[in-house]
Amino acid sequence: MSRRRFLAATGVTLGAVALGGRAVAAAAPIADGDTVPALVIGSGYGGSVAALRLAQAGVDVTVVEMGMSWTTPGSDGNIFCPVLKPDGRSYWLRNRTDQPVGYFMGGSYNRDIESYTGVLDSEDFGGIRVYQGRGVGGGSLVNGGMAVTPKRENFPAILPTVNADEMYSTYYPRANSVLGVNHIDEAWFESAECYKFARVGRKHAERSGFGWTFVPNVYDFDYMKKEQAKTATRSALAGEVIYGNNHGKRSLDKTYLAAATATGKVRITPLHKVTTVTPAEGGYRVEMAQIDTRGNTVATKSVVAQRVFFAAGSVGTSKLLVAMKATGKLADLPDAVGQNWGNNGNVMVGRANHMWDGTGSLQSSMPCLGIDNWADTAGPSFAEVAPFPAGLETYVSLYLAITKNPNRARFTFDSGSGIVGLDWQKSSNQYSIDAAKRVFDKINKKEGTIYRTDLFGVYKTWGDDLTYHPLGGCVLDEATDNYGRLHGYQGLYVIDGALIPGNTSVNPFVTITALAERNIERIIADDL
Ligand code: FAE
Repeated sequence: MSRRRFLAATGVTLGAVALGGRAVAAAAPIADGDTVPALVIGSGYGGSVAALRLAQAGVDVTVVEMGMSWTTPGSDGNIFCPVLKPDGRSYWLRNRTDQPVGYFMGGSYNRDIESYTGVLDSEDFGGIRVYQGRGVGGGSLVNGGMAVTPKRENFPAILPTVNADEMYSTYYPRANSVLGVNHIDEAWFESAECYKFARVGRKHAERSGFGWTFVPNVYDFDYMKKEQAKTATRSALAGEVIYGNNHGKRSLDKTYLAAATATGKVRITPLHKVTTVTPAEGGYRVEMAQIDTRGNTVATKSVVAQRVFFAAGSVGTSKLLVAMKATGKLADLPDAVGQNWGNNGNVMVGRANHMWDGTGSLQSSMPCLGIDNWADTAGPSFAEVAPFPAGLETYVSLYLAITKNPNRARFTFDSGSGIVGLDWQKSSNQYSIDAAKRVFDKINKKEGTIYRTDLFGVYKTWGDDLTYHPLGGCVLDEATDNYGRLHGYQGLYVIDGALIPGNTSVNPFVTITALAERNIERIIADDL
């Protein structure tokens, strides 16, 4: 049986583990004047779920993605560029890298690069830099793969209008299965050289009385074992992550999107950026710019879609809808569009360990452990023990904390420039710093250590001006109904992280995927 028929027959119930292939962009891209039954804007988690499930329901799906299809190796033989020697493939249309942890020992280690439609975007809104994946697979191409289902007791605060029993019995398991989530071999962890940094992080947490937990991942831990044993080409152990993994990671192009394209009913058109959506005879007119790898528009296309699924990510979806409302193209959208955006309480920090607490020169770029202080009502946080894969011993313990930061922002349209901004203030993240200090001040005191002040700037302790986890902007049951149908426009749906009001208590992609699974099931049952 061919792989395509195998996948179609199983309906991917076997989950991603069984999948070896990659989703590729369809040979025939979308053409000007096309009429399509379903158009999905963006190919991240929400878009991938929509594409697969609609196709399985018999609908022909067109996915439009502004980033590239990451299938062709560069001159070095690899698809993605090395982390320590980034080139144009690293960033979305920038002349210089903008590393999240961009400084070390008193200087910036950002470097000039050729401007190219690279895989990681750092979008600067003044008060915050929002990191996002660009390409077929969206954020799954660049993220740390941490696949965390929130604790059941925290769910009502995350999505108050969603039935938690259904999510935990049906949609979280479904999402985890297709995403190919796997767990680390705990015995192996105890001795693996590449997780020394995590064991040190755990030891310090334990010594200060904090709880911790292993964190599942979509990176194939069996592959990683082979990397450690030097029997497989290194990817996580070569520091690859934010500019893409050449091996080992079950990104969406290998799971949901591979299954979607295998149905024969999904075509994915990369390097096309949707610019407008307006009502039209037979549905909605969707206009888009076809771009080249320098970002220049080489063609514009206009198609009519019966249904449009906004899956451009929290920022991409919110920007499009806010602009459509402000310019009168979708004037009846509710005022809730563009509101209630949060950064999942992200803040980063590093600690300087003593010489006897080295974190190792070989570090897996895939985090596998988190410090759980969410029960601390005075400042809840869940801090991933993050790698700092510099290729040499740095004695740095690095953390990405997710806090319960209650501050929210909104997207605003500037009619002069036509640009959509985000009014998040840097001071809005003081809450996250204070919550993180409740953990790391205590650990520093216990260990007799200090914060690093050289990682996020010169004499700057906190990485408080960036987020990897944009959430909200078109919130469920506010801007949409309780299943993502946009108020005011039949046939328009939001199906990505824009639906989630600002916080998931843990890393967000499993929740985004599970919510998309829940919503698309209802939409297929009731609307098609
Ligand atoms: P997303 O995956 O961002 O997909 C949106 C897609 O739409 C992108 O491919 C865009 O290029 C495309 N797009 C945008 N605008 C347009 C347009 N106008 N026309 C056509 N296409 C468009 O959205 N989360 C975790 O749970 N665990 C982690 O370990 C983790 N680590 C992360 C590390 C990094 C460096 C980053 C950046 C993120 C990380 N995240 C992690 C966050 C996670 O990747 C993110 O929440 C999801 O990718 C969001 O999924 P969406 O479907 O909302």
